[in-house]
Amino acid sequence: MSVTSLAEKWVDEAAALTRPSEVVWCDGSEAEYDGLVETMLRDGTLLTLNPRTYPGCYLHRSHPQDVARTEQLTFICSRERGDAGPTNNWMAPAEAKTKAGALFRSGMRGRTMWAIPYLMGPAGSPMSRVGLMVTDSAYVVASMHIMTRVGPAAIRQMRGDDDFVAGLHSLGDLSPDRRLILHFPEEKLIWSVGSGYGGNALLGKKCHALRIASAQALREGWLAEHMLIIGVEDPEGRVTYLAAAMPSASGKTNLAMVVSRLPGWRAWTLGDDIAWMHVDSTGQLRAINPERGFFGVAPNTSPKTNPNGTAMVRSNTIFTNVALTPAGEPWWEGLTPEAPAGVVDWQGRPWRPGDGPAAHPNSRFTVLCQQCPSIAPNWEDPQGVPISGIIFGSRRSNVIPLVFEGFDWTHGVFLGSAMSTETTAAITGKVGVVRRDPMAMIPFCGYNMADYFAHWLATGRRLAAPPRIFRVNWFRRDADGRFLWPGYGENMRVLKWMVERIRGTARTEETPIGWVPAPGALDTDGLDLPPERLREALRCDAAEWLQALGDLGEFYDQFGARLPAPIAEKLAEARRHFGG
Ligand code: GTP
Ligand code: SPV
Ligand code: MN
Repeated sequence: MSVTSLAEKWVDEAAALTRPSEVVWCDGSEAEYDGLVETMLRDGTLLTLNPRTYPGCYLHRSHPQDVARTEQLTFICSRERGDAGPTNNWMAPAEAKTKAGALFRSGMRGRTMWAIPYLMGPAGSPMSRVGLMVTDSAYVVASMHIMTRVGPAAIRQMRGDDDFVAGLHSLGDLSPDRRLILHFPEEKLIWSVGSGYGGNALLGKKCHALRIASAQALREGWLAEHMLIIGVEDPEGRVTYLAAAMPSASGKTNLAMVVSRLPGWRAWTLGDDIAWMHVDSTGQLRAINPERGFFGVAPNTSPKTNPNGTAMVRSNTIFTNVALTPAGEPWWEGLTPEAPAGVVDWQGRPWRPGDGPAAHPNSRFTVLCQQCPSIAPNWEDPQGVPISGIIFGSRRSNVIPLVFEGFDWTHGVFLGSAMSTETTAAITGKVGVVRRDPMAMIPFCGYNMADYFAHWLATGRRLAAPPRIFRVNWFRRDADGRFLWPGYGENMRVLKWMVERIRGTARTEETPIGWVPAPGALDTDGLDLPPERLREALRCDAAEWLQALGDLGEFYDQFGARLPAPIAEKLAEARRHFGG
């Protein structure tokens, strides 16, 4: 394995700054993974789970103050503040490097620094991209092994000496007071210090594949999105590919692996978190999954809600911040109706029902995609899959109907840009607060969001037949706080309606917000759902909608003249419809 002189030089500079006791280049081999695990078992970073029932599985407990992405400590460090835009934290590049430089300086003394060349995307795909990160965390290295393609596959894919995104990562002292997650889109550079968890630390994921990649995608004419990719197979065996954006902890992994009870209908998983999409030479939108594994939410994953997800984590999985049973098995809320006796919580403390959650609400599993029973046979196709429909989904207890469809690409982009959602445990801060989250990208767009809307509109103009755009909300509740729609496996019924829309056979009703399934058009065969509950789930309330459009106008206002005119026009049109 040989890397370019620029890559070597960058790693040397990182070592000169952080002063590790040794530098180890990773090759991505199984032996390397096993060695990392052995080291972590010795120093307590990992605990072995029951080798009979969970072979090859380990538990990691992160620092109690380092359990989710920290958006307030995440910055886009473009030269111009306006290029980060009003929805991103911004810091001038020089100031960012001075601040973080002080935290990195000699910070790896006595530690090993691993240099990890990694590939995002299938080997040999023109859509794939190379990264090179250094880290002083063995847990991060092992996680990168699962989440990306580490080693020769990455180096082979480099198209030039400087064809890589560089990522400098150090655990620092894990204190949020000395934590910074910095992105320099103009330099293809990431600096992350002070966290060892998830998207803060596995730099291939949100930092590279979304924040840096979205900025590259703007320049190069493609899309880097917070989306799952799924193939929906009908009873005749035809597969329709859909991509769905949903905010963090709002249903991507579950939908990506959905198991349907509709005879003859099944879903194939291609990705559960990130999609890179480009327009091919025929004007068709195509998507690849840049990742190689799943870093999925554990709570509520059960044989009932997500049978594929439950099956795939029975071997070769790293669990982080879940509870532990006396049998040495992982446990989390929702896995079984009752907690087994004698559970210790995610911090290793004895736990009894009533103590609060035993597993951290943002506890997760890390596992290879190939372990998922529903993984699509073509999930690593270098050409990607053709996308016929795009779904924007969010978590809203009220206002937003179960499903409707935009009138056309521009209207669909407007619907995506108008998304709002209730916050979840995937980010530190309050849970359940409604915030704007256009296209589920508010934490991940590496540049000005107004330019991002414009880029979506421009992409539509390059498409021969733009995919249909749908809006969904599995999370609407009734007056008693119960979900109106059963969700999970039953979401396949909504996917079926979408596939029929794409084919031109599904019946709809035109409403001011878009096309809604006509009465009876949504397949409810065998579903125990009173018709009035379905009507309530699909209902659009004019007064609520008018209020929401007012709030949306305030959100758009911060972009000033940079907001694309077609988006402002769609808002004005919608307001007129509701008499606003
Ligand atoms: P990230 O990995 O953070 O990007 O999350 P995600 O979008 O992949 O979310 P995931 O599928 O892991 O779901 C998050 C939470 O929402 C879990 O607790 C799920 O059980 C719950 N959830 C997912 N789908 C549904 C659904 O259809 N209905 C309801 N009520 N809950 C759901
Ligand atoms: C998310 O928060 O959207 C995740 C988890 O997928 S993390 O990788 O930590 O960002
Ligand atoms: Mn995510």
